[in-house]
Amino acid sequence: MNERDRLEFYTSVTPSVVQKRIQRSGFNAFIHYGINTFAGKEWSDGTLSPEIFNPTNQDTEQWVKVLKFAGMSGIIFTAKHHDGFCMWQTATTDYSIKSSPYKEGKGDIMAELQAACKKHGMKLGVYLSPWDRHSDKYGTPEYNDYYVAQLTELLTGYGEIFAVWLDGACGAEADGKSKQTYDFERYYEVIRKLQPNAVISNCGPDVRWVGNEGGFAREGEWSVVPKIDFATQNIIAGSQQSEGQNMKRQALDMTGEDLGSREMLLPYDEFVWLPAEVDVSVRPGWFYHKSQDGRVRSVNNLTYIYYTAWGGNSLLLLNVPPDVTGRINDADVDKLVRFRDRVEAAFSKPVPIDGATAPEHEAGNKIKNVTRYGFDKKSYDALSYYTPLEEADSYEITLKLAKTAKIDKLRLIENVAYSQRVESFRIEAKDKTGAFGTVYRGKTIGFNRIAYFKPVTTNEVRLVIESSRLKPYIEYIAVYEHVKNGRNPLPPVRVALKKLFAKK
Ligand code: FUL
Repeated sequence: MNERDRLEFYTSVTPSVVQKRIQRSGFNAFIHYGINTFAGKEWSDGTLSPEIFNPTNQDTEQWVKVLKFAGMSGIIFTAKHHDGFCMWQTATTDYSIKSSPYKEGKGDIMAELQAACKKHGMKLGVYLSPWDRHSDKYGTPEYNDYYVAQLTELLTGYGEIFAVWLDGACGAEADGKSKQTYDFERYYEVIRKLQPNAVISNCGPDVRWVGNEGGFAREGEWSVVPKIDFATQNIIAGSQQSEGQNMKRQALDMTGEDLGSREMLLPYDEFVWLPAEVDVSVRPGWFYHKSQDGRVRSVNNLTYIYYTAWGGNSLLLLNVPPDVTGRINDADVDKLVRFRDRVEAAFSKPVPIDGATAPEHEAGNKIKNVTRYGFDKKSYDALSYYTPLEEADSYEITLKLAKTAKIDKLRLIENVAYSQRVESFRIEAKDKTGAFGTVYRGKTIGFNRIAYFKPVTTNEVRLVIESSRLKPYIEYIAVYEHVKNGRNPLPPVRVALKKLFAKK
């Protein structure tokens, strides 16, 4: 295949309906809550007594209110973690909430959460750990039946489920048990049949793990990647292997800085659309530990993760673990509320665009289609976009602002119905003398890019697409004023970001 044929091939790879939907919302919550919470553990081995599960003030509605306020649109809940303890009324095992003192064994956190989500307009998803340290079926073919029975209960008894998160972590051999061969294909089939709108994440065909649990996104993230076994064994090998393992260290074991550039794709001949998801906890642990109340991520760090992950062509799944009372702890609530305030402020002043010039457009797909929006997602129409009539080496789009403003970021979106195309771009701003200077250099755009930079005062901004796979399809461009209490986040100081995705 020549270069042009290859580019046509890459750009023929586009998201499914389910993928488009999750890319549009992009920011969801992870809830790790279960028997571990009450033992102060990250992992337990399936022998903890159900007696210890006894929240004193269980309040799933508080979870939903806090997470919704923080800007998330769905919640993925650990219905069962590696310990095998089930948080719903299951017929598959007694190692569950029904053997606990909570509501005298009549409680069902899935049901309570579903009711709260319904009331507040949040989506509900499930995490059902494939690795199960309690079940004596584990390691035998019967375990797959057991797992499917649990999935079936969760996917039929609790209304609409928007996501099923399949964790790759597995330390069975260290437990002295034989390794389970998971029948992932069967799991996927059951999920598709029972909840056709659910996205299957992590060890699944719809969403790919970014490769670390430290909150780090790639600078250039591609959703079109070679069709290799991202979904299962790689993840299992790269996942947490022991309870005490430092999550940040794992980032160094990542599967590579570049998963989708032209050079990277060249040796392959099959490709899939598989967006990355950054899953990260608001605390050092995935589960609540009182000793970590003082170690909730800073507002700056949460904002940084939001800008670089959600705003970096990745999905963001932020874990917020409820405490032993059954509520999200004040320490986390405080940070989340302040984080949201900061983000809202940051995007509160879109600068009206008074006119734009761009290479001649394809019929109907003019630049005006994409320059009339603010942050308000409701007001933007994904069906209209801009694309130039002709292919060129580079493309310049100049935006005339309605006023001179101090700006510090743009939000850009490609129309991914035409795949992901932009490979590198820069943003320039006009200064007082009329000269344009570069304020930002970026690689990919994809389904979401927050391009942020040091504030500049200007009345004209230029987006230069320096390299694209065939011609670009742009869906959204917005320019934002610098707002003092919504200032851009600083990168974490102690981490050399480049090294995190270094090739092995
Ligand atoms: C890992 C698990 O081992 C952790 O406990 C946590 O659930 C995280 C999201 O995935 O693989």
